[in-house]
Amino acid sequence: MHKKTDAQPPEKLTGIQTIDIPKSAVGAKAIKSALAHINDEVGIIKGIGLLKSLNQKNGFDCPGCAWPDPDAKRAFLAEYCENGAKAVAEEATKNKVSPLFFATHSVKELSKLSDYEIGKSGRITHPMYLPEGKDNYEEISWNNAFKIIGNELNALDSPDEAIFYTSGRTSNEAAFLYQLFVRQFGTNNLPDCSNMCHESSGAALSETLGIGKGSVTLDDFNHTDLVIVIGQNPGTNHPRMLTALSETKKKGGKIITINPLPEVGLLNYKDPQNPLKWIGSGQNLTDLFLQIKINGDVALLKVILKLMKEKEDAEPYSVFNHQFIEEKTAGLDILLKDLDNYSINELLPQTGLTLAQIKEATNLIINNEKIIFCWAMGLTQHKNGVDNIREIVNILLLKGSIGKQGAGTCPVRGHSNVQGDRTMGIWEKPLASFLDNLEKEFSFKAPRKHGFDVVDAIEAMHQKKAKVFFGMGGNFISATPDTEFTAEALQNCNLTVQVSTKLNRSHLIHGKKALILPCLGRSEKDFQASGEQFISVENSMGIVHQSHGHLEPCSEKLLSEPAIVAGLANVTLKNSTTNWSKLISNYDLIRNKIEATIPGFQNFNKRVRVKGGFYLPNNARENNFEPTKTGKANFSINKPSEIKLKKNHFLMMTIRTHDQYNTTIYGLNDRYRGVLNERRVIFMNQEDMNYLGIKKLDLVDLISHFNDEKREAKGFLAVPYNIPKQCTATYFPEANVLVPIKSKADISNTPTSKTVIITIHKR
Ligand SMILES: Nc1nc2c(c(=O)[nH]1)N[C@H]1C(S)=C(S)[C@@H](COP(=O)(O)OP(=O)(O)OC[C@H]3O[C@@H](n4cnc5c(=O)[nH]c(N)nc54)[C@H](O)[C@@H]3O)O[C@H]1N2
Ligand SMILES: Nc1nc2c(c(=O)[nH]1)N[C@H]1C(S)=C(S)[C@@H](COP(=O)(O)OP(=O)(O)OC[C@H]3O[C@@H](n4cnc5c(=O)[nH]c(N)nc54)[C@H](O)[C@@H]3O)O[C@H]1N2
Ligand SMILES: [Mo]
Repeated sequence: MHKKTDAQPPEKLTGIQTIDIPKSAVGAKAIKSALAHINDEVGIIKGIGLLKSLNQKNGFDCPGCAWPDPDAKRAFLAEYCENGAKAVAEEATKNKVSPLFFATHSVKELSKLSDYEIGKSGRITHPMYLPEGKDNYEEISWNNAFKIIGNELNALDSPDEAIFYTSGRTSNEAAFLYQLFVRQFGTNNLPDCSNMCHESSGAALSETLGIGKGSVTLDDFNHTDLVIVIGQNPGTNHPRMLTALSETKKKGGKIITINPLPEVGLLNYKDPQNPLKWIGSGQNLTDLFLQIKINGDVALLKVILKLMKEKEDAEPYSVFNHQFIEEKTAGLDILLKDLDNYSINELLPQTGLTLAQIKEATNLIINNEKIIFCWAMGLTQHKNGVDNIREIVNILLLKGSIGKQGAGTCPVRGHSNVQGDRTMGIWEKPLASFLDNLEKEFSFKAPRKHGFDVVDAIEAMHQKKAKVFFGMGGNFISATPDTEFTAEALQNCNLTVQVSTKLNRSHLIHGKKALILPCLGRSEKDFQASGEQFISVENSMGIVHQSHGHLEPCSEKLLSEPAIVAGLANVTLKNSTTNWSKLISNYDLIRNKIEATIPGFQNFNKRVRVKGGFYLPNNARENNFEPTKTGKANFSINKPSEIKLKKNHFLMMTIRTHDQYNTTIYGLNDRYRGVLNERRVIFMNQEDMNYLGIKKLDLVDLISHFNDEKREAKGFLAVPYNIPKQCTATYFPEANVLVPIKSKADISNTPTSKTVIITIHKR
C-alpha cells in the first residue's frame, strides 16, 4: 500500500452539517448561490457585467460545460446557470497569486492546503520557475522559460520521451497550433482529459455509427417522444440541459432516468428564468426512475433488448423498424443470437430492479419512435464502459431512432471545448488522412506511431520512459487515477510544465524542475500584433462558434495559449518552415490553416463570424453510416459487468458535488444531496451501515482492492443515503487515490472511476 503524501488532499475534516435534501432544483436558491459566488470572487458590479455577456452571441463562451446555447432567441442576462456563474467567478476572481505570494509560501507549505484553499488563492500573474532543489517558485521571464523547455525537449533521446497533455478548455486555435507543434517536434504523445471522460463514447460511437460525436441537436429535444437520461447528473453538471428537458415535457415527451441516485435536478425543476414559477411545486421531469445498481446498465439494457425481441417474435413488425434495419444496419442476426445466451432471471440481480419496472421502461421504448439517449460519466468510467454505449446504440438501431428529428445519441460532454480539441487533432491516435493533410500544408514529416493516452503516459513516466511533462491546462495530479502512483510518475520527470490560469495541486507535485506558465482565461481580452482577437470553440452538439473575452487580463504578464505555443515552437523547432509568430499575429491565419487541413471548416473565417456559429458535418445525424468499417450502422455484442462482489465488499463511484468544477472546488457544499461544509463523505445504504455497525457520521477508512493490490484513503464520514445496497459514492478528487492505475475500460483505456471495489473500516 502507498503511504499518504502531499499528492492527496489533506485528511482534515471541515465540520459537516446535514440538511434535508431539497425537493426541486434550480429556482431562487440557485440564483442566490450564483450571486453570492460572483459577489465574493469578483464584486457585484463587474460580475453582473460579466454575466451579461456570458453565452450571448457577441459574448464569451461559458468556461463551464459544453451544453449548447439556443440557436435562435437568447435571453438577456439569462443564458447561464448557477454553476456557469460559479465558473466565471472562479476565473474572474480578484485574488492573485503573485511572485510575492510564491516567495512567501514554499511548495511544501502550499501542499498542506486543501484543494479548496489552493484554488481560492487566485489567478497566477507571472511565469514562475522552480529550479532543482529549491523550495519556492521564482519569477522568470517568458524567454527564459521557453529556453528551459526547449533545451530539455531537445536533450531527450527521442521526442516520444515527452508528454503533452491537454484539458478541455483550450480553444480550437490554441489546440490546432499545439498539436502542430507537438507533431513537428516528432511525437503523437497527446493525451487529454477526454481519455478519462468520454473516450468510451467516442470508441463505441465511431465503431457503430461512424462518428465519435453525438447525433442530436438542441432542437431535437422539442420534437422527441422519449428522453432517457442514463449515468448523468445534469442538475449539477449541465444545468441548462434541464431547460431542454423541461421543453420536452411541455411538448408531451416522456423522460426515463437511470441512476443509482435519485438526483434532485432530474426529478423536479424550477425554471430560473421564470421567477413566477419559483413558488409552488416546480415541474416533475422524470416519469420513470430506475434506481440501477452501479455498473448494472448493460444487464438492464440487455433485459430491455430481450423484452423487445420477445414482443417482436410474438407480433412481428410491432417493435423493430425493419426498413431502417435492412437499409442502414449490419449485424442484427449476431445480436439476436447473442441475446439468447442470457436469461432475464440471471441478468435481473445485477440491475437491482424488478422485472415490472423494466417492462414499464421497455413499453415506453416500444411505443415511441423518437428516442434520445443522454449519458455521461455514469456509463463511460467502467471496465465495460464501451459496451454500455454500444448497447444503447443497439436499442436505437432496432427502433430506427437515429438520423431523424427528435431521435439519436447525446453523449453530454464535459469541458467546454473538449470536443473541439479532438476535432483539432488533440489525439494520441490521429487518423492517417489528418496527418497527410498536415504534412502537405506544413511541409514536414509527421510521426505515424500512435502516442500515449493518459494512463499510458503515467505508466511511461513511472518507468522513466518519458521525462518531460507539459500540461496545456488542467490539473493532472488531481484528475488522474491512483494519486500516489501518478505522483511518483510526475516526480520522476526532469521537467514538468503547467500552462494554467489558477494555482492547483499539479504545481506542487512536480518534476526535478518545474514551470508555471500563466495564460489568459476565456473571459479576458486577447490582443495580438494585428489587434484584438477572438477564439472559437465547439460545443457538445458540434456547433462551432466564436468567443470574445470582455475583461482586462488579470495581469500584464499573461500570454494567450496560442502565443505560448508559438513561443515554445520558436525556441524548440530548428527546422520548422512554419512562421509561428505570423500565425499568432492574427488568429484568422490559424483558422485558414484549420480550414486547409480539417474537413467541415470551409470558409471558416466567414462562417465563424456569423452570430451563433455553424454546425460541423455529422454523418449519423444525416442518416449516413458509410464511415464505419461495414459502411453501415453496426449492431454489437456487449458484456454485462463481470464483477462479483464478496460479502463485505462494496462498489464505489467517485462523483462531483454541486460545488466543484472537476478539481476546482468552489465551495464545500453539496446542497442537492443534503451535505454542507464537508467533502470527505461516503454515501451508503442504511442497511449496509447496519450490517457493518456504522452509524451516521461515523469516521471510516476506505481500502480499495484490485487483484492483490490495496490502496487506502483515510478519514471519511458515513452518510446514510438512498442508494442501492452494496453501492457507495465518494467525491472526486479525494477518492482518486483508490482508483487503481491498471483498472481501466476495455478498448477506451478510461480509468474505472465509477467502479472501485472497496472495504469500509470503522475507526
Ligand atoms: N458544475 C460542474 N459542471 C461540470 C463539471 C463539474 O465538475 N462541475 N464537470 C464537467 C465534466 S469534465 C464532465 S465529464 C461532466 C460530468 O457530468 P456527470 O457525468 O453528470 O458527472 P458525475 O458527477 O461524474 O456524475 C455521474 C452520474 O452518474 C451516476 N452513475 C455513477 N455510476 C453509474 C452507473 O454505473 N450507472 C448509471 N446509470 N449511473 C451511474 C452518478 O450517480 C451521477 O449521477 O460535467 C461537466 N460539467
Ligand atoms: N475519480 C475521478 N476522477 C476523474 C473523474 C471522475 O469522475 N472521477 N472525471 C474525469 C473527467 S470527466 C475529466 S474531464 C478530468 C478533468 O481533468 P482536468 O481537465 O485535467 O482537470 P480540471 O480540474 O478541469 O482542470 C482545472 C485547472 O485547469 C486550469 N484552467 C482553467 N481554465 C483554463 C484555461 O482557460 N486555460 C488553461 N491553460 N488552464 C485553465 C486551472 O489552472 C485549473 O486549476 O478528470 C477526470 N478524473
Ligand atoms: Mo470530463
